[in-house]
Amino acid sequence: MPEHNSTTELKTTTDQARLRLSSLENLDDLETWRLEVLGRHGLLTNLMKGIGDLPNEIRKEFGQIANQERANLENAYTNRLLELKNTPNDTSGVDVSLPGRLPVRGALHPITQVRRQILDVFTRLGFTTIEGPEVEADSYNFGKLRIPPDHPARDMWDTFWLDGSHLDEKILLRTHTSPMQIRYMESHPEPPIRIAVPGRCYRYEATDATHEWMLEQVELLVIDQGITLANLKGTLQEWARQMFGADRKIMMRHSYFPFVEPGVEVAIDCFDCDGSDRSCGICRGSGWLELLGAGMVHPEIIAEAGYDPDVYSGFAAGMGVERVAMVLQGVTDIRHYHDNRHPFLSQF
Ligand code: FA5
Repeated sequence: MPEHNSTTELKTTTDQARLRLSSLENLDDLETWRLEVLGRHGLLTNLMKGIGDLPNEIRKEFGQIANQERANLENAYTNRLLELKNTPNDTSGVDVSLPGRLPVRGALHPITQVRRQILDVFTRLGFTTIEGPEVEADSYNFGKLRIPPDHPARDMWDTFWLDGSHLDEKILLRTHTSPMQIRYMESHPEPPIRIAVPGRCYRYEATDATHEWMLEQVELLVIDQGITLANLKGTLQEWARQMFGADRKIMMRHSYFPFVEPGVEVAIDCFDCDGSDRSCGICRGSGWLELLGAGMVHPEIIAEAGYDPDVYSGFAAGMGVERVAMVLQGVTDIRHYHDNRHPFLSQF
């Protein structure tokens, strides 16, 4: 049976609609197409409206073809919709040869980097790293280090006291890492001891370019037979050489700490002025920046730990990590390290 005109018209119309569909480039045009072709007042609906006027013998066939064509166009519409949604609307301004945008990467805090550098050197020199509590008992921070309650040395180490009313003794934020000397000796019945103790310390004091209220220290403790001041000096000199290079000047001079005898402090030549600038925030014209306190462990402390002071001797040291970092990184104000500003931190 020859095809009726209406059927031919139907096929031509749907073919054209399919052709237009494939040439559509954006979702707006696709929506317009959907309304024009598949919508309630669209092409297909209009063609179906005339079905009642068709002769009986072709009405059924026309209906079947029309339904089939609608289903095909609906499928084609869904496919085109998915295609357009997955393609950027406008690719004309995109340079696909440009390198991708790098994600922002974090980094270790400059103080963490320097603490690790310090500990790496001491690890190579045979020290074991251990840590201790930041909240300390009065007796460990002071008393057992030969600093009784009325001792003037307490003025050097004012701190933040915590509510310990439920405890037998006062508790505080430790002012130095030296309490770990005592804790370690108490828990180790026999030398040899060779430990490095990193950790945060707190001091209730005014801040300036070289003083913060929160600081990091690395404590050293060595106890063995025959340890002398020469071992202390040699260890610190080798550490300084590995940290700062052979060209930096290191000075060791006498100092006082109740838990060592004799006591020393170690300073490094000022990196910000030649020592003649009285307004220099680093050295105030002295030419030196203090890095650490140290000394030979007091024989009373060795005896208190249960070791025989006639057999064993040792040295201890406590260095400021921020001070070392300032020298290595050329930072002229210690307060930059912990005020958490990204432009400063992102330099490292
Ligand atoms: C002590 O803290 C002693 N415990 C060190 C010690 C250990 C001596 C073992 C003998 C034997 P001092 O208060 O000087 O000492 O501090 C040691 C180092 O910590 C200083 O040389 C300095 O580098 C650093 N430091 C001290 N106070 C501050 C501060 N407010 N801000 C930044 N760094 C500081």
